[in-house]
Amino acid sequence: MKSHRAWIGLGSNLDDPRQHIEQALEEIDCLPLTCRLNASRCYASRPLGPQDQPDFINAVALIDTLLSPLALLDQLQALEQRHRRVRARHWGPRTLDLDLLLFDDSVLDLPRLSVPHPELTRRAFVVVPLLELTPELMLPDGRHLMGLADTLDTTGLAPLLPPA
Ligand code: ROI
Repeated sequence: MKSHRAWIGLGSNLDDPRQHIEQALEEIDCLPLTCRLNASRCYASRPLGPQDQPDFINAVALIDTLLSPLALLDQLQALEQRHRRVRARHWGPRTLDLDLLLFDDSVLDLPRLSVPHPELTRRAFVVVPLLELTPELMLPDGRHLMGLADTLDTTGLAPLLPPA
């Protein structure tokens, strides 16, 4: 069976967000047929969308997996549920958000899943940790991610020190 490389974006801004992210990184490593190859540092970021919510913690993980994109999505959504994710309002606060950002060089446009993640290149809190992990990263359309980073507003985005 062929293994795949996939990049997962993590975000949290409720109930000790850093703890949710650190725990989710460990849980991602334990998903079936999957191992985590690397993870970015955690970043504090100002909320995109409604401003009357706490700052987010964001990170990106790189995994190696034998799962298909949809099987991986199922696993990520189950993991979100275990963190009691509630979708109270659109673009509102959340305990854990897991986004499948990239899956090999795949381009997918399915009812449940679009890859690359449609907002990927517009979000500094995704692009910056992605580049920390994979500076040479090229998108399926052949664009270098590094070239896009300069256009993004990184105000309020700051790496956190590793946990003690
Ligand atoms: N804003 C930031 N900074 N980080 C996120 O992960 C994030 N996720 C979201 C919305 C509410 C759009 N804003 C965010 O889903």
